[in-house]
Amino acid sequence: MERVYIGLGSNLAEPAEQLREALKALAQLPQTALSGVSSFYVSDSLLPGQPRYTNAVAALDTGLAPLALLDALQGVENGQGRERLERWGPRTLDLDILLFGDRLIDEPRLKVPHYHMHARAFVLYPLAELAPGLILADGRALDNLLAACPFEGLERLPG
Ligand code: A4P
Ligand code: MG
Repeated sequence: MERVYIGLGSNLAEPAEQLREALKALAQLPQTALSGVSSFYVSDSLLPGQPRYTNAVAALDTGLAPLALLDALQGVENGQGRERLERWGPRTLDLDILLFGDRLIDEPRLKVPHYHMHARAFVLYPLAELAPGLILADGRALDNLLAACPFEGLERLPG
């Protein structure tokens, strides 16, 4: 089993409900246990003119290979009505593999660590709830990334 961190995001069709549905689906993936869930956080879209996003991070322990997990996550996205109309368009559900054990993956379909996670508050702060003091597979320290990434603009939802 390897520890994997998944970034969840939604900005359409009741985002918090989309995240709760996605977590149920993650808990049911084969060879996989859902081992932790962060708080939910709301923030403005990085792209102007889109609804605000709700984001969270989940910890999984999985025996699936990386591409098999990616396939499964894309199945969950599609099952929740994700339509890929435009890159970075609004979406009912986005599931990103942030970290996969201590692997560095550079394949056409899968880059790990996820390319933008190092500078995104809506990824780093929920990840820190689950894995304080984490050192990423590429050697970067989560604490240093947090120090360079202001919490400002994130709203942590209660409960
Ligand atoms: N792919 C490569 N590496 C990975 C990985 N580590 N995890 C490939 C998942 N997928 C990975 O993804 C496109 C392709 O990336 C996949 O087919 C897979 O083979 P996608 O989810 O279809 O495309 P996308 O999400 O539109 O693109 P991208 O680059 O993932 O967008 P982002 O970076 O997720 O940006 N603002 C706030 N506040 N919160 C957000 O969550 N998200 C975005 C979207 C913009 N602004 C946001 C947020
Ligand atoms: Mg994505």
